[in-house]
Amino acid sequence: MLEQVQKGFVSIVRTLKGEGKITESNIRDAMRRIRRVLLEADVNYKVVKDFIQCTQEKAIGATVTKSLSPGQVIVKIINDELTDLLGKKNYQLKTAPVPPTVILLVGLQGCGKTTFAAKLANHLLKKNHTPVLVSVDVYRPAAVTQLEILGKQIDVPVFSDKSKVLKRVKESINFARQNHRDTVIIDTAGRLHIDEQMMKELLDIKKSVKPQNILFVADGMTGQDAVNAATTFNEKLDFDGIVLTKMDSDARGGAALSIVKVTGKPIIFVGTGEKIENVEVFHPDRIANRILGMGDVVTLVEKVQASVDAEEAVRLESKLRKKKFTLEDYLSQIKHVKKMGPLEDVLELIPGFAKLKMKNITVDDRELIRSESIIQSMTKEERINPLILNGSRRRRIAKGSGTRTSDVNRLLNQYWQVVKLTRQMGKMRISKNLSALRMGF
Ligand SMILES: Nc1nc2c(ncn2[C@@H]2O[C@H](COP(=O)(O)OP(=O)(O)O)[C@@H](O)[C@H]2O)c(=O)[nH]1
Ligand SMILES: [Mg+2]
Repeated sequence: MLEQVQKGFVSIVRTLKGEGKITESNIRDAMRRIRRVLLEADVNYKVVKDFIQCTQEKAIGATVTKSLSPGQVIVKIINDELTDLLGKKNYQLKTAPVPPTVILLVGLQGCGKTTFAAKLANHLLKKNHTPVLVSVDVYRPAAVTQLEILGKQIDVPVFSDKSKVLKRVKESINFARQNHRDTVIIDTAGRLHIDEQMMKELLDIKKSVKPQNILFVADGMTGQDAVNAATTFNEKLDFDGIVLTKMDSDARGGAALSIVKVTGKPIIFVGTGEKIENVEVFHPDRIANRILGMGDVVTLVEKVQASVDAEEAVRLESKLRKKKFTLEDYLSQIKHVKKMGPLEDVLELIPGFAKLKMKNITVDDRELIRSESIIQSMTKEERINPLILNGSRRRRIAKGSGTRTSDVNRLLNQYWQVVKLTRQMGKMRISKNLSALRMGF
């Protein structure tokens, strides 16, 4: 996400941190480079102008304290301004005093509303909510089917009847009430371009059911077009927040870095892929950190927490202490790490990784898959007692898993290193959440 902007900023930050003394001319030079990065990312020119002006004034006026280098102070100012540009703080969805809470999704056709409806339902499920999905795209029967398929995948009911838009919405709310479901997510019909009829339909829904949240879904790849559409939707509907989709693609970041300033509304979620789990709550401060290459440790920890079953972690930790950590357990760790998503994405969140990436050091998800299939080709006895793995057994395993003996050797070395590492840590408490991550790598 936002790779191009990140590359530009990381290099500017590196220069600033490297300067022993910061002069006005250093700052002006950095600002010129920032302007170029933002404009190349298709950020609204007025937003860029204000950003540069504000940051430059603060940077030149900054008093430098002894404990920080001048470069760090300037980087901090840029970080604060970027956070401000992205919306200051994370915004929470509003809930209805009496359930169900209604969330209305609006936006142009193809921006990702239906996909996001399912992502949001799944996100709410994980937070112990009980959503219902409903599609009021009465024009294309395929749209309803699309939502039904997604609903089935996550086991969320999709309300459907054949009635007209307003009646269907009301019935879905009744359905939620009767079935004690606490949230109704309404997926609407988009159009290729903004048209009066669509706006009227959305406005009618707004008036009739008074949703607690109207979310404008925007295709992050479309840059300033998304920002322009947002402006019109906002004028007509006065929505509550924004969802930016397709931020996994080579979206240049222009939409993300302009839309909040232009509309005055917060970004609440970002879509980062086609799969249901590819969605992130938007935290402006963390994204700003990420853009500046300072990593996003909090998101990383949350990802680990979400994918590691706490009880399982405690069980493994105790096995490690008792020196009973087998290859079987190692396999289950690999599976956990895989659940967190592509390794590239996970590592992206680690401070310093942006720099590695600039040196073209990459990680390979195939390594995890290979490790998994190697362990799966072992017998139970071998997994529990890896010491018996002699040359001929290793050759058999390599054959069975379609790898080379050297791959099997490497995996076993990694396993022994994990065992050794954790023994060295001795009585040190392994953080419940991070132990899995450590073992997986
Ligand atoms: N790469 C990527 N594709 C997405 C994302 N969200 C949606 N899509 C794709 O965008 C296309 C349109 O999505 P859809 O939900 O049908 O849009 P709608 O017309 O607004 O309902 C589909 O092919 C989705 O798979 C995302 O976050 N990342
Ligand atoms: Mg749709």
